[in-house]
Amino acid sequence: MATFEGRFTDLQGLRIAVVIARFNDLVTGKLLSGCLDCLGRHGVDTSAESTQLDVAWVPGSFELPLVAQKLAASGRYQVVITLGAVIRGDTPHFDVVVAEASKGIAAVSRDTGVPVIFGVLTTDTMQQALERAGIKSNLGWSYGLQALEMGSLMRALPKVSA
Ligand code: INI
Repeated sequence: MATFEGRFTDLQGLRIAVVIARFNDLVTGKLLSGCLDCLGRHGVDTSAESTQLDVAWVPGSFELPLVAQKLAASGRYQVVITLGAVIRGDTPHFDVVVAEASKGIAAVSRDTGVPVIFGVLTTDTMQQALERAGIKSNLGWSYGLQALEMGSLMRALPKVSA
């Protein structure tokens, strides 16, 4: 019997891409800080010169899947993290953006075989979003942890034979 697990140490060689939405950047910037803090504390090089980590900014969460797809398909990264914050307003726009972002991100993962972490907060208010982005806890930290687990797990799984 084989047991496959992700790991949180000895992560040399693991390459990670983060795609982050500028919309609600008060929130997404905090998610990014938490995420980078987690990655750095687990030994990932998060410096400006890093060859282990790249960050791509997009206008809003609606655009996350397209750029995640391009980065995942590049073959350069073992895991992609998406960060966004969709906050409910008075119109159905929220539902459209959330649906496209969530379905799109799931599709990228399935289509490319590269895990894509769904780091998109969906909340009713800015207060709720900020509480999850640093005021109480910072879910960016959890997304970083989940990326390490999934990225290292994918490397540990058997290769598809021809
Ligand atoms: N994008 C977000 O990331 N969060 C939001 O709350 C949001 N709202 O509410 O409109 C939002 N809209 C922008 C959207 O993601 C696209 O960038 C835009 O429609 C251009 O395609």
